[in-house]
Amino acid sequence: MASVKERLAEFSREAHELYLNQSVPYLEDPPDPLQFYRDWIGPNKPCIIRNAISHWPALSKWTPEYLRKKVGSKVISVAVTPNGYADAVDGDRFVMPEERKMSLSAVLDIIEGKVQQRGVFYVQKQSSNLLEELPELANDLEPQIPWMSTALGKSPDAVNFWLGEATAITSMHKDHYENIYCVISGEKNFILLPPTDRPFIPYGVYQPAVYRQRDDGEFEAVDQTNSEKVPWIPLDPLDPDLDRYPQYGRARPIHFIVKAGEMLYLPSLWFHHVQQSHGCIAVNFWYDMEYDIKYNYFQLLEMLCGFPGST
Ligand SMILES: O=C(O)CCC(=O)C(=O)O
Repeated sequence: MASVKERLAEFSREAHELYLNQSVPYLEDPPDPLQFYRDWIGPNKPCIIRNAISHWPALSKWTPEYLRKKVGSKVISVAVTPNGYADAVDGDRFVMPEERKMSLSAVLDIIEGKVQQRGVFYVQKQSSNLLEELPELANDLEPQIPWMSTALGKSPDAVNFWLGEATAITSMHKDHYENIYCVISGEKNFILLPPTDRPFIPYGVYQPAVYRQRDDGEFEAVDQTNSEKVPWIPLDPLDPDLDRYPQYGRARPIHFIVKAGEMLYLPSLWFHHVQQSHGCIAVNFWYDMEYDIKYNYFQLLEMLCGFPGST
């Protein structure tokens, strides 16, 4: 009889054969809510939507000059790391960024090269930072994506603002959100893997730590000794270590770029790794996923893959 491992490989192969695309298709117009639900959210498939946010003033307005004038003095949370990796495995630890409070103008000074600072800076606080920290910008876009809210029957849980250096990287992970990711300026490089590729994606459990910049300018990772260990993916899809994680050789990552004015539908539970052009600005909308049988099956898959702590 085939082993569980062989069955899981078969499971992934079948998903590719039955319904997954080899690239991310484009829709040329904002969709009808019911059709979007039927074609993309229900089947849990990503797509890029064009011409859906062309009416947002943000697209033409959000230059560094405008942002300085409108919200330059606002103090916001910025993730600072020595190497661009916030929330990522480094050796035997899961290291989170130093969260620094800075004015938006100070962040723009660094991004525009007017001020030199050690470390990599990324505005990426994922707790509705657009509405919480920069509400003055909210009028330059819509508070939600109307057809997505209608399709799901709910409003987004969070509206996040992203602005960072080219060296800032979001390590591979997945979320329990239906994610509508809109690029306002610059471009984002995504690597996506479907949830059914989970059998090929390695996980470990790591001691959490947080970066801190010392007085001499060097960064150190300070262990969070009272926090529980964190399950995370140690593999870098830009340079996968196939000697260590040979099973990843069977995964089928999709690499693509989302350009200014485009919107990615990133379905719940899809693994993603993200990079960007220098100074790229994006806004995304996180809609909580339905904890239905899809989620339920994924939990089973995690267990069968020997998810740390699942036994
Ligand atoms: O833009 C990024 O760097 C990361 C985006 C992301 O991980 C998300 O929206 O879930």
